Amino acid sequence: MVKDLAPKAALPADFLWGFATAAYQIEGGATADGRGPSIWDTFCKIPGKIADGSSGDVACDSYNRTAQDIALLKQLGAKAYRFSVSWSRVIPKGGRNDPVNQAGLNYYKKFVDDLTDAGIVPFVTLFHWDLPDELDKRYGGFLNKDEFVADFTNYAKVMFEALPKVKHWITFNEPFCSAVLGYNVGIFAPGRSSHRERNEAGDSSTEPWIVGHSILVAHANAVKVYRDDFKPRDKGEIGITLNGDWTEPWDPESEADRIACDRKIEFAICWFADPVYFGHYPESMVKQLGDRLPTFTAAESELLKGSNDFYGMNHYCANYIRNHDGPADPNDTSGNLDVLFEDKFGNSIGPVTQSPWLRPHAPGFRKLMKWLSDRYGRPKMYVTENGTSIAGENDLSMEGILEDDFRCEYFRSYITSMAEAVAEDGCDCRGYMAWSLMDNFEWAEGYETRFGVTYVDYNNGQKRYPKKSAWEIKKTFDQYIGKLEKVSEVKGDVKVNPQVEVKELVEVNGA
Ligand code: PNW
Repeated sequence: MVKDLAPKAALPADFLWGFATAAYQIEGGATADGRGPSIWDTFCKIPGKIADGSSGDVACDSYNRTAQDIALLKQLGAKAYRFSVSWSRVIPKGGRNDPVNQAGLNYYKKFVDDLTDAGIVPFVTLFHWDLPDELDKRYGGFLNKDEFVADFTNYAKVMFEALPKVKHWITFNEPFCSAVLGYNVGIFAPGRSSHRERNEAGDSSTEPWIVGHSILVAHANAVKVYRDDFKPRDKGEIGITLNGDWTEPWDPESEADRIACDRKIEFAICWFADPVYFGHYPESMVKQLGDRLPTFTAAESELLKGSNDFYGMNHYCANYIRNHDGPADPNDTSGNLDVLFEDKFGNSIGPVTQSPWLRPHAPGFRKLMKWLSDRYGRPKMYVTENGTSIAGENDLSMEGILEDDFRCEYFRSYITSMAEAVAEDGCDCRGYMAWSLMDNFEWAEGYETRFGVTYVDYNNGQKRYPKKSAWEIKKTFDQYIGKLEKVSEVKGDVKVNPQVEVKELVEVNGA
């Protein structure tokens, strides 16, 4: 019998892998040592906003358990750790003329020292959704571009100055979510939209685009400061992290659905990535949104173009896409199309999880990585998030939670898909961080949805217990890393895929 060989999946020997978290989701210590509130502290206090009425006040108590977290990372074999800085811990009121909180800054300095002493490479996100509340109150946060850009750039500078050991900086995490979930749907802080049954104020048709624009300009300015003043000293790199899912046509025979698939990715990802690589928004967005989409000044466009040293890719799932005929709804943010879980024939894109938006579909990871690699000229990439929740996981006993076979299968298939993109398609992916190191505060879903490879027992002192999937990740990487010759930097025409040499054919579906 002929064995069913998977496509070649392999990764270079120096591939970095580990886990990701975010400050508000794990730290707790909400008022410790002078931390000021963020928009999420304020949002969580509004009844009905968080599924279980919870907040990040205590979360995983990582503020007081850094040694435990580092020991856990070591135990799981992680080479890298992505975490974010709570802006309002470092500058409680957030602004460029507001005082820096030395105790908050020291916390991150010590954490980076301890991590690097343990041999773990830090990836630091400056902004993972927790805007200092004062800046939202003072001038509307992202809605005031000039103020926001100046304050973010100052904050970034404070962090670059304080943490010279950090060699991998991420400016913003998933600006799409800040803009769309915060200002169009209104289910994330600060909770603005046109839906008056849900939000008191906001305009879903205009504000998301203004928010996205401010974030892009802030990213470009922070990158300039890093490159001008810190990169020569620290020799690090800086980029933005964007979320985006793969798309398949609802009707594979329909040209309109196939075009809509690309348009969906343009609205979700290229909204941010095109300005960062090309200095302008995608044509499809300009066409649909008209003058609701802000324009870049010539100087902003210049600053943005080429402002990524690497592409930070957050990726979770895929959808079927059905084109809409006729004009788009003014509140539409997807590109005038339906985002579906089933195709024309009733085939499901993937199994149900605990997250209403997430259906795993591993082949999409490879396809999207290739799609992005082609569009942006084979950029260096890091996967900065990838993971899944499990339907009903929180209702299981601890023993049941620890046997997370569904998550094991997710990681095995997704990591394999990525390793195929690298070995077969020549994508230049250098690292991968699973979401998440441990169960944590899952935003509007509270603690009911668990994304961790480590179970956190919130009722018994936030104790951590690795789930089966934590070991599955290591096993999977051990299988692929070192099987690929180091992909050398491509000079000249970067669009040409390099000839990567696979040392050994890896059988995945064997037996
Ligand atoms: C990401 N969606 O969020 C975030 O970066 C993490 O903080 C979060 O915990 C993780 O993914 C899991 O949700 C997303 O609705 C939240 O499409 C929602 C969506 C996508 C990403």
